[in-house]
Amino acid sequence: MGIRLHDGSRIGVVGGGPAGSLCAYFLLTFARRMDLNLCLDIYEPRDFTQTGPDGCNMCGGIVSESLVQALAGEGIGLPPSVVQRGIDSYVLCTVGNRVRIDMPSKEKRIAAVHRGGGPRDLREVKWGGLDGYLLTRARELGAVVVPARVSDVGWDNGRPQVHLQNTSYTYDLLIGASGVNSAGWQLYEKLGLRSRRPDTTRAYITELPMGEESITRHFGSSMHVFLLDIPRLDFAAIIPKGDFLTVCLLGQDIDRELISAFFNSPVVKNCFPAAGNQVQGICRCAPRINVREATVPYMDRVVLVGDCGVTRLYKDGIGAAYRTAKAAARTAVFSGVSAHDFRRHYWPLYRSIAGDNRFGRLIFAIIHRIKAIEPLRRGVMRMAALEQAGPAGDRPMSIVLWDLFTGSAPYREVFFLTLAPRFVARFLWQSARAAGSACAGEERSRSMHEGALGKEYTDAEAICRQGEPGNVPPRAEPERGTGSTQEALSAGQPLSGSGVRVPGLSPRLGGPIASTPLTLRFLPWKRCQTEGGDVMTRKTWRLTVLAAVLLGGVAFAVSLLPGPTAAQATRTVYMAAVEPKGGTGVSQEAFPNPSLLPAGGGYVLKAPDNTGRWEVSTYQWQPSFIVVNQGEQVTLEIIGINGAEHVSSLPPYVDKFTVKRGQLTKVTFTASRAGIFPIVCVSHQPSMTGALVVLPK
Ligand SMILES: Cc1cc2nc3c(=O)[nH]c(=O)nc-3n(C[C@H](O)[C@H](O)[C@H](O)COP(=O)(O)OP(=O)(O)OC[C@H]3O[C@@H](n4cnc5c(N)ncnc54)[C@H](O)[C@@H]3O)c2cc1C
Ligand SMILES: [Cu+2]
Repeated sequence: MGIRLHDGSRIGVVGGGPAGSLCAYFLLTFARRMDLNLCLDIYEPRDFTQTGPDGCNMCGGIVSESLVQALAGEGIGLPPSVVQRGIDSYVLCTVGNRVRIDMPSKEKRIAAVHRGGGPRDLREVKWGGLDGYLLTRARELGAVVVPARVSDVGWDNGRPQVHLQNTSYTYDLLIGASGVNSAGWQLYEKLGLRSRRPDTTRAYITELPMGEESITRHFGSSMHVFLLDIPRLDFAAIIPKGDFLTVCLLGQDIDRELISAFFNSPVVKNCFPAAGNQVQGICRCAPRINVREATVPYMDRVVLVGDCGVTRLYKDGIGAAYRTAKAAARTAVFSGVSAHDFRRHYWPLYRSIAGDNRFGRLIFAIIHRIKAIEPLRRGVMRMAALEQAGPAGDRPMSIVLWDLFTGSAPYREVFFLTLAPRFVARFLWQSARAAGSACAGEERSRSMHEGALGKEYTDAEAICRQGEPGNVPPRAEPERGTGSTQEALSAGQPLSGSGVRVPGLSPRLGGPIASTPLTLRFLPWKRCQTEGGDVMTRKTWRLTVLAAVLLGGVAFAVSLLPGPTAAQATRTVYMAAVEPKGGTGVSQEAFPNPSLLPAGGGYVLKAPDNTGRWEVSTYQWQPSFIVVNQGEQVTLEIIGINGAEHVSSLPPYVDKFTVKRGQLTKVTFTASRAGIFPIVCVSHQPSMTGALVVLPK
């Protein structure tokens, strides 16, 4: 028989990190929809306003693209008081070479935050932490935060019980959200949960006090990611924040030796100004990270969410906390709190995250091989650099790297992307060229303000967000130092008329995209060697050829397998390219001034003919807003009705497609990335711009 929550049910949440706070938030939100009154306690011993480790849940502090979007959709927009920097690009650094990879849609959708009150000995507190903010949101909905660590539990007539000093509290449902950095797991074992604990490994984080101005100058809004051949190091990143740089090392049991190998690498040293090489981390920690899920995350009236159950391998752990928290809350409120309910409604999501991590492990193993083989490593850099320098759209390596480093797409998808024969062929070609010639280095100048989340708008993107100010004339961007865009927006200043506001990306930037000059720097092969690159040996050549053959073989084998699309939901949307028209005579209405309409071919004003009749028309997509779910395979079937031809694109999904009058054009892609993407006819701008809305999973 099912066990249901009812009016007055009591819920205890062990841990007020992202998983605990978000689970509380969703439980209370869903309960309201069902007219249920729940009493919910969150046990959290940390005070997230404290600086240093006492107030911090130790992490790199990157809130992924998909999570920023998803939270916004839930009504949890991240405020400027929490977001220290909007990240718009990655700089991939390796021996003798750097390449900057811009966000495909030119948006700053990734937020860099601190989890607690900031690093140890912080003199001036300018930002609040993410965890404190999320906990406040749960509190606003009625959660009671108990500032205590749960150290003992038991059962009371079939209901879980929390023991605190001399008192015990009985609950109808206990949420385990204690992460992997405490002894929390023994509580669930004591309750009788039979499961393998999550496997963990030690990571490393340090905060370097560089000062906002210096960080902006040397790191900008780019997260720096390192492809270094250091054994046991899976992932290394330097994340620019407000006044600090967060250095984050992930891998197998990061120890002193590995940390010093990283900081002494010339590649890392080159990222800093000469004086910056001496900057000492003022706050260091070695938290544990979940690398393999707990096998069973539920029993009757108990469910585990976030890190103490499953997380995404090395990436977007907070995003996984969000997804598990929401799925568990949905199950509890709408289905029930028995083991059977959780198996039916929570387990599929849990298993899909765990299953995806298997692809993640495979990808990191491949990256280890690539890092160790010089020509392949340079092939990656070369292919990405050339893509970034070339026309937008066709950038498979950039997309793979972006999705991998940002956690924007599942590992499984990234894996299959890399096995596309076209990708493998290009990669091998660039590796072969890199092996025999110079290595490419690349740097791009920046075009956006460093500290804001948001997007640079092209003209004609629509304005849409419930409750927000509508169209107004364009506004100049505030100058740095005279007030940020966030301040301007939060002070109620309206947005540019030519911009879009997308849920959750507040605050955003208005105005057209600044033209971005590109400087491509090709470093001579000799220099690559003197900067620490290995000289090609016969052994390296052999390894390269072997790896190439292996990759080619795997690609071929996988191309014979049914792809990831086999179990995918599909959606077909029927569209048309149309040109609504209106006209009248000059005797009724004077002919308007054509120069008042923007150029670009989207608006057509026909001068009065010899009868005095004039006409106006505009080219449009119909429908112009398409809504799909993330992960769906989408087909747009577009019939051309008006206009001979529409040369169009849907970045980053489709580089180019053409719609011709009387013909049906089918455009198929997998909506792997959540967000709002423009459907642009380049011949009829600005009006023939639609929007593809991909709802986050
Ligand atoms: C080095 C490193 C870098 C990372 N970088 C990123 C990143 O950049 N982006 C990202 O998305 N993820 C990152 N992660 C992963 C991310 O930190 C976790 O996935 C995320 O914090 C999980 O949230 P959680 O709420 O499950 O656990 P936690 O954040 O660990 O929160 C658990 C909470 O439970 C409390 N608690 C524990 N035991 C008890 C108890 N007995 N009683 C009461 N309370 C208790 C703790 O005080 C804590 O507040 C990183 C992790 C590491 C180790
Ligand atoms: Cu057109």
